[in-house]
Amino acid sequence: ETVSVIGLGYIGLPTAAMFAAHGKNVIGVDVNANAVNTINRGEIHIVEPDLDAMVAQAVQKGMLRASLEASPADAFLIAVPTPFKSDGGDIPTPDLSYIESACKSIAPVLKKGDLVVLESTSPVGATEQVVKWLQDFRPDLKLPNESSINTDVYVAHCPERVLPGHVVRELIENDRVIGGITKACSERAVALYQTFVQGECVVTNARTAEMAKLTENASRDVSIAFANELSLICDETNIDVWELIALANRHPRVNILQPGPGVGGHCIAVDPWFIVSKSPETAKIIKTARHINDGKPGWVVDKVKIAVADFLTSNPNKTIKDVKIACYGLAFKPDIDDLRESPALGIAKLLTSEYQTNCISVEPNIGESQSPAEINLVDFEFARQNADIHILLVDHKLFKNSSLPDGIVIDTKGIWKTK
Ligand code: SAJ
Repeated sequence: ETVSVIGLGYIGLPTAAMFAAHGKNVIGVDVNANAVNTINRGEIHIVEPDLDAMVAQAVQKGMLRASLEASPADAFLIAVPTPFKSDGGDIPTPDLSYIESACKSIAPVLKKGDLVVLESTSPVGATEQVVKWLQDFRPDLKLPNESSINTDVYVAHCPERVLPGHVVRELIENDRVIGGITKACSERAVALYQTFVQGECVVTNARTAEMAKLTENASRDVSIAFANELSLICDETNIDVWELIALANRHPRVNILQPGPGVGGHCIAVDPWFIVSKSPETAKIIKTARHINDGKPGWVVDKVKIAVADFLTSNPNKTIKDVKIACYGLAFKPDIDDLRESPALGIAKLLTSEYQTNCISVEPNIGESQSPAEINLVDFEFARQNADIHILLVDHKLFKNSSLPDGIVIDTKGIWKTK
C-alpha cells in the first residue's frame, strides 16, 4: 500500500516517517524544494527529537521519498497549515487556501478506491469542503456525502494532536479521533492509522472530529486565560499568584494551569478563533480568553516601563541611558528553540525597540545565527551581571536552576518570584 503525505512540516514529516517505518511505501509532497531535497538526502528541516534517525532510515531503505508533485497512491493525508487571516475585523477567519491547493494537486492522480484524510486542524465544515473541491476537480469520480452508500473515494478527518517535542512518542501512543464522511470512510481511515497507532482510534463524524480538535485547544486556551486573569488580579491585590494557585490546586477537583507572558505557538493561539469565527455571538468565553491571553505581553511591557521609572526615582543620579534591561527566554515555551508566535519574543522586540541597546536578551536554545535581527542576544551570565532590571519570560531549565539575579526582577513564570 502506498501512502502519500501532502505537506511535510511538523506533523506531515513525522507521520510520513512513521508510516514508512511500519512498512508503507510513502511519497511525501511539499511545495518547498529545500524541504524536498533535504528529506531525499535523509535529513530533516525541522527540529523534533528522534525524527532525524527515523527519516534517515526510511529514506535509506527506500520506503520514503519526497517530491514537489503528487503521484498516485492508495491513501492521501493532507497535513498543510491552516493559518488565519485578518480582514480588518476583530475576529480573524481561517485561511483554507493551502487545503484547497492540496486538493488541486492530488485530484489528477486520484483513482477509484483511494482514501483522502484531512489531518490539518480545520474549522467545522472543512472536510465537507474538501469533498466539494475534489468533486469539482474530478467530476468523473463519485465522492461521498453523509448518506452515500457506495463511493469511489473515501474521505475522513483525523486531526493531529501531538505535542511538539514529543511528536514521535505521541503519534504512537495518543488516541485518535476519526471522523469519516460515511461509516465506510471512517473504517478505511481506522485501518490505515492502526498501522502504527497504539492508542484507541475512536470513530465519529467529520464535523464532530473537527470540533473535537478545536475544543481541545480552546479548552487549554481558556484554562490558561483563567490563570493569566488571576495573575492580573493578584498583582492588583498584592497576592503571590503562584502560591495562590498551588494552594487552590490542593483541592481534589481544582487544577489551575500556570500564568505566563501570554500564549504562543501555532495551535492554541490560533484554533479557538476557528470556533469564534463560526459562532461569533455565542463563543463568548472562548473569545474573551483569546483577548486575555493576547493582552498579557502588553501588560508585561507596561510593568517593565513602571519598573524603569521606579529605578530612576530611586537612583536620581542615573538617566534612562544608564538602565540596562535583560529579557530571559525568547521561545514560545520552555526548553525548545521555536520562536514562532512567541509572546516572549514579542515582548523582547517591543522592549528592544523602546530601550535600544540597553535591552539585551538571553535564549540558551538558539545560536547567534538564529537570533532575530532586532534582538541583542547575549549570554546568560553577561545578562545576570550587567542588567538592572531582569525580566523572566520563559521557564527554561537553565533559568530554573539558577539563583535570583541582583536588581529588580519581573518574573512572568514564577520561578524567581516577583515582588
Ligand atoms: N502555557 C501557559 N501556561 C500553561 C501551559 C501552557 O502559559 O500552564 C503556554 C505555553 O507557554 C505556550 C502555549 O501556552 O506559549 C502553548 O503551549 P502548550 O504546551 O500548551 O501547547 P502546544 O501549542 O505546544 O501544543 C498544543 C497541544 N494541545 C493541547 O495540549 C490541548 C498539542 O497536543 C496539540 O497537538 C497542539 O497544540 C496542536 O498542534 O494543535
